[in-house]
Amino acid sequence: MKRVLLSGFEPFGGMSHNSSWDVVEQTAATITGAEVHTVLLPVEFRRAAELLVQRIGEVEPDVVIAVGLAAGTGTLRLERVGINLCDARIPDNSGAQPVDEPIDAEGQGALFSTLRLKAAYARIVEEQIPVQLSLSAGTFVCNDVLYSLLAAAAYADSPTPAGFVHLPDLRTEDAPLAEDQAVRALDILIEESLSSAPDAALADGALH
Ligand code: PCA
Repeated sequence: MKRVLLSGFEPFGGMSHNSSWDVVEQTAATITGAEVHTVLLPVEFRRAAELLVQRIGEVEPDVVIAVGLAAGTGTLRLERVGINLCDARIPDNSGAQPVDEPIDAEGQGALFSTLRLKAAYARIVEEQIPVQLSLSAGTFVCNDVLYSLLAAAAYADSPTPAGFVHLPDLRTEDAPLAEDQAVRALDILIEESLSSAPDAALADGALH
C-alpha cells in the first residue's frame, strides 16, 4: 500500500485550535486507499520544517502534503509555490519574528509544488467544495515549511511529490466549508498525487 505523510499545525496567534490538525487527523482516520502517517508541527520557523523533513526520512512516503490554517479566507487553497523568504508580521510560537530573511541563502528564489494540483482542483470543483489555486502561501511559517519541504523532496534520491494546502478556519459559525468537505478534498488531492501521470493541462492560471 502507498504511504502518505500529512502534517498539520499547532494553534498560533492567540487561537485555541488549528483546523489543519483537525482535518489531518480526520483524514488519517477515514482514508482507506493508502497508509497515512501524520505529524503535528509547532508553529516555529525552521523547527517545523526540520521536524517534517525528519519525519519524511522515517516514513519514506510516496506523497507528502502539509496542511495549514489561513484564518479569514473563504476557500481551500492549493498552494502552487513556496518562496525563499521569511517575513513574519507576528512572532511565531517561540517568539521569533524574522523580517525579510531568506530561508536558504544559497537556495533558489522559489520552488513549485509537485502535487497534481490542477487534476485535483478540477475534481474538487466538481464536488462543489470551495477551492482555489493559490500563488502565495504567505511569508510566515507555512511558506517556510512549503519551501523547505519542496527543497528536501526535490533533492532526495527519488523525488517525492510534495506540496501544501491552506484551509479556512472550519470551527467558526460562518465557516465556508464543513470539515468533511475539507477531508474529501484532501482525499482527492492524495489520490491524484499518487498517480504518476503528468498533471492535467487545464487553463486555470490567474489573470492578475
Ligand atoms: N498557518 C500559518 C502557520 C501555521 C498555520 O496553520 C501560516 O499560514 O503560515
